[in-house]
Amino acid sequence: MGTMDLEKQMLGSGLITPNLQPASRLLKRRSPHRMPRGVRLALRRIATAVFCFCLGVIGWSWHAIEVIPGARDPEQSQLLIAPSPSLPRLLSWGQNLSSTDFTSGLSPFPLRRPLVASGSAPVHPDSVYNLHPINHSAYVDAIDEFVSVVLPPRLQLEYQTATAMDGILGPAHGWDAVGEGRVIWQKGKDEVGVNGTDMRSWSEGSAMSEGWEWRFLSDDTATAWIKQNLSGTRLEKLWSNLPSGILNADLIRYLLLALCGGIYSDTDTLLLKPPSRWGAGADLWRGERDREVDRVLGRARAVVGIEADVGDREDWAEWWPRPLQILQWTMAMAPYHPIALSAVLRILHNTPTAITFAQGHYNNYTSLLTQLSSLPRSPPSDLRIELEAQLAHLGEINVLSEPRHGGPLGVINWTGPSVFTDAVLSYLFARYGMTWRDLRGLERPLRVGDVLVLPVTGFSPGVGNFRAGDVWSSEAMVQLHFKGSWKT
Ligand SMILES: *[C@@H]1O[C@H](CO)[C@@H](O)[C@H](O)[C@H]1NC(C)=O
Ligand SMILES: *[C@@H]1O[C@H](CO)[C@@H](O)[C@H](O)[C@H]1NC(C)=O
Ligand SMILES: *[C@@H]1O[C@H](CO)[C@@H](O)[C@H](O)[C@H]1NC(C)=O
Ligand SMILES: *[C@@H]1O[C@H](CO)[C@@H](O)[C@H](O)[C@H]1NC(C)=O
Ligand SMILES: *[C@@H]1O[C@H](CO)[C@@H](O)[C@H](O)[C@H]1NC(C)=O
Ligand SMILES: CC(=O)N[C@H]1CO[C@H](CO)[C@@H](O)[C@@H]1O
Repeated sequence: MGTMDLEKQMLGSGLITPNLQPASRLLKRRSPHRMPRGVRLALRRIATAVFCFCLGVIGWSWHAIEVIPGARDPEQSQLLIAPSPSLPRLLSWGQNLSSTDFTSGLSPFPLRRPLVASGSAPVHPDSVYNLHPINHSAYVDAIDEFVSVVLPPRLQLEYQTATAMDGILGPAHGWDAVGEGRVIWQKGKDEVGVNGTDMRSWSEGSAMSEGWEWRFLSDDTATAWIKQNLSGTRLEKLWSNLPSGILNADLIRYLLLALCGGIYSDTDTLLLKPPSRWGAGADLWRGERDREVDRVLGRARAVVGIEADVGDREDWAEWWPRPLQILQWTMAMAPYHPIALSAVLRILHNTPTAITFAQGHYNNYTSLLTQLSSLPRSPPSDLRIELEAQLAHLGEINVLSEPRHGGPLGVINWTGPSVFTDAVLSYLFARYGMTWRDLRGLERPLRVGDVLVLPVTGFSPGVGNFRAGDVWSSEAMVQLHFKGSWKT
């Protein structure tokens, strides 16, 4: 069934009016006890405020829910949440996709065990990381397979060259290799803000005097970049079919680092110290303090920062997806680093979960609509009221909802920090045998093989949590302003 048919059914069932207004309008007109306009406006403002707050928290910007006082049942002036006109678009997402569009030819990727078996059991911190594949040879095989199945031939060649160089020279070509790789990437919806303080700290700041080049991508130029570099691949298909710009914003940062390398940073971050200072004087994992790391190991090929380090908090799972979490608003990598490739591979494997959910959800929703369309509209029967309530409930859930609200994955698990954290930690484990526990309580930069890990203060100073230092700390490199531009 197409979106058009769905709209017709919604019309038939009286849930929307012909000009696609939400059910609310129709139902409100019928309600005998309309509240005074002032009260309605006030309620609407409160609802909007609460909703905007929730938007900020979960980063939803695409999906409007209207709260209508006393809409359905005149006797009890209860709140009814009605689907907004934008719902059909999200509801029918995934109807023309198949799971194999994204995973065919790739070895299965075991999903993480379910987090919580029974309601009140505490989440075991080790169980939340998906570290597959856990030995180095299997890890390299999975990345090689990803490259040969997913990337176009020209990029496969670049990958092989980059890998061979790494094998021969060790990590000689660092994340900050002089030359083509020295690019700072930023991605915004459009050019608004490019002359603001935050972005100018990157485009005009100390990085420029160190020979970095600044490149900004808007929605349009990002799509052009995908078309030029990944035309005809499943990654182009993924790019043009993701149901929210938030997911695209996550995907493009991993792709830019995977194929081009350099620094990626969100547009609401402030560069505090030039890149040459990042990780300076790092400790060596399992080595003596203050050894000359670069002389021993060569330049690092990846720089990542810790976002959350929950210590002994038992309720961490309510707040952070991982007890030790790696942030993805700022990171740096040499081209074709396995961490960035693994993040993209993980998104390909997560997407079928969303597709399967979306198709089931769509079937459930439309079969309710079909039942409703066969029931008389007035007077509303008990059955009709019951089915409308079920429909309203289903209308609140979509493919982007978090599991605890009835959705499949949530943005954070689909493309966000969970994915990047797992990509980093699986690499550190497979290649160096390091686990998340080894990174707890980090206060200075640490070199783990070719990866430089910055303490919370590095990319997240002044957050007032996890013993993060202030923005003027010598270890503070980049500051995030939490403006939410990552949503675009
Ligand atoms: C699938 O449907 C979406 C709208 O839901 C549309 O944007 C996209 O182009 C369609 N893809 C194909 C391959 O038809
Ligand atoms: C590595 O792991 C794979 C499965 O992920 C397994 O088949 C293989 O035997 C392991 N290799 C070693 C050397 O342990
Ligand atoms: C930013 O500044 C440059 C140079 O002053 C100007 O050409 C450009 O139009 C400005 N862009 C925006 C979006 O304000
Ligand atoms: C659809 O309805 C069935 C039966 O109630 C339920 O088991 C399933 O989880 C629903 N699917 C989705 C995606 O909501
Ligand atoms: C991530 O997925 C797990 C397991 O399904 C779920 O419990 C958790 O709530 C999800 N996190 C978010 C932030 O969506
Ligand atoms: C890695 C790669 O090939 N990048 C190319 C992607 O497309 C842009 C043009 O949009 C080229 O400039 C890049 O070299």
